[in-house]
Amino acid sequence: MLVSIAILTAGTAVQVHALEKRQSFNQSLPPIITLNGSTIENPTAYSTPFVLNVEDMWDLFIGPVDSPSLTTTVQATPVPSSELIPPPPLYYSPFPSGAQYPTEQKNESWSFPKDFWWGVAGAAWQVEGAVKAEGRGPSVWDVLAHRVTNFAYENGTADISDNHYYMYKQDIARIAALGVKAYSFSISWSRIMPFGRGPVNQLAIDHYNDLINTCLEYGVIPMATLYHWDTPLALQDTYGGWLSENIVNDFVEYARVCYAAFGDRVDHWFTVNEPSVFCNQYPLPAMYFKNFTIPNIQQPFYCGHHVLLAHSQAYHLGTSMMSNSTIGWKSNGGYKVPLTNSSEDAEAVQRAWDFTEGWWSDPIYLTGDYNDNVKAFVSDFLPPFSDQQKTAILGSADLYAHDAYTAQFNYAPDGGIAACVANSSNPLYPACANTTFTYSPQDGGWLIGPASDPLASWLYKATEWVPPFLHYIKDTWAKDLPIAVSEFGFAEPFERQKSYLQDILFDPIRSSYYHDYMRAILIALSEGVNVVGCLAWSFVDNFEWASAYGVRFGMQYVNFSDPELPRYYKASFFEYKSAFDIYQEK
Ligand code: PNW
Repeated sequence: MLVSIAILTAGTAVQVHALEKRQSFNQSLPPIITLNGSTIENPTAYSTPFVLNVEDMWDLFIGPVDSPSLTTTVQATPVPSSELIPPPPLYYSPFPSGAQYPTEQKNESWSFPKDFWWGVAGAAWQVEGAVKAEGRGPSVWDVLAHRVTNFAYENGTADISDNHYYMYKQDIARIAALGVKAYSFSISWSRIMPFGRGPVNQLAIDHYNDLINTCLEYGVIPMATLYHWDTPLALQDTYGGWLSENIVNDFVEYARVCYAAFGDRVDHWFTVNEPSVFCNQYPLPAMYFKNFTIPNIQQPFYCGHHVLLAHSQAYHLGTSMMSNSTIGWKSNGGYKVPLTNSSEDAEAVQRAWDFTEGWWSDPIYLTGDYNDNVKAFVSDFLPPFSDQQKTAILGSADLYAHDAYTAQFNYAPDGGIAACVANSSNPLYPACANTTFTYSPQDGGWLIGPASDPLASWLYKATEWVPPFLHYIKDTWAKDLPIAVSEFGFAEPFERQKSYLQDILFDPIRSSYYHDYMRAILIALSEGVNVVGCLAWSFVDNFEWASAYGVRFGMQYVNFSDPELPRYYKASFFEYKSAFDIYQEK
């Protein structure tokens, strides 16, 4: 007992001594925090006195990052004509292009309208690289890739990725050389505002200005997405990112800055990309971000709520600031087919729509508020929307933009839907719809279509479902509004394992995906669905989120082992292009 008192006394003495020393050393340092003159006992009451600049945030929260070998903007060089020769045909009849391929006749009742915009898409964090360049602040994804072991495949990072930040001129020249009409990119919020709010980074404005001007120079329509999952880290750690209503004003202010800077040349805007993916990213891994105590299962729905408020306000602000704009958001999800003809499976399909597309589409296109199934869950913890909020949400999109990659079967959970809805510990709760990609045993048990890469286990080539999918979107939500397929694409299985260049460039399943997808859109158009454009994902291989460089979605191969990151067209890019060569009205 005596011994321990002696130690305590000695310890206190040391502390006092250090305090005196520090105070005499620099009077301007903040005072040591005390509560009523004594030390604080509750550890969570301590807070840091220091202020961080952007560089400090990288050092403290991310650590060292890799730099590309090219760190100045690369000028475009003309694409040699030898690179523009299409590959030989696959086993199916290709789109007819004259005497060379007499096997398939052009269907004269099909066409893409003259102003149909066909294009390619990418997203800032997946393609830009140069993560620390010119004042960019970190995003949550920089933490996930750098700090959370095995979060991304082989612990890959997007530090360099395609170095599109410096290579965009060449990238735009390469897509223009194939006649691509539109390039859909996302703007990095933490480049424009390194902390998500507050100071605006002029170097980032200059960058996107030049990217947009380069598109226009090449006759490519620029289309901008404001938010593609890269939440500024400072906002996540200040108030929990999309978990907090604070994000609404910050997002709208960021949108205002972008509209003001780029709205004179960009007419096509998407506010947010795929909320059903990024909201379901919550809860973020514990102990890498500031902790906010919202029950895990509720977190996606807080996020979704703030998405609706942020999107709708950003929509109305955009329409007031820009006269020629088309503003929407990007929905996602596969077409949902009942596994059997039972009424329970039909109900499961409806619940799957309600908790994916319908979570946002019902409020935005139908009622201003959640559908009954979502409402039954969220009304226990989310505040109801005010009449004013509902009015702002309803009608806050000029088109229905859907990332329509695939299709799936839905069926009732084991034990039935009612039992699941009553049991919050059921892993399928609250949607309570099960998903599979194989037909039922009675229907032969086959896959719904050829599988993509095992690291994209949600994606199958199920293009025959695209016409009914587009009809469903029209009948359910879009009604008279135009529809765009704002992303679609395919990960050729095991492409990362190939090493022979010509083998990598010959991507037969992806090619047939684009071929059949284009036919499907032509069919839907001929049946009266007003599809106004489509954007293939993606113009280059890139950082595929948790699958990092393990999965390849590019219609161009990028040799990531070569510091110059050369690009090469794959066969599928020619397949995609040929649909428009033949079927687009001139
Ligand atoms: C989209 N799903 O993500 C994203 O917008 C892109 O950033 C991404 O690279 C691309 O598709 C390919 O994955 C999705 O599970 C991720 O249905 C998952 C799903 C759909 C789209």
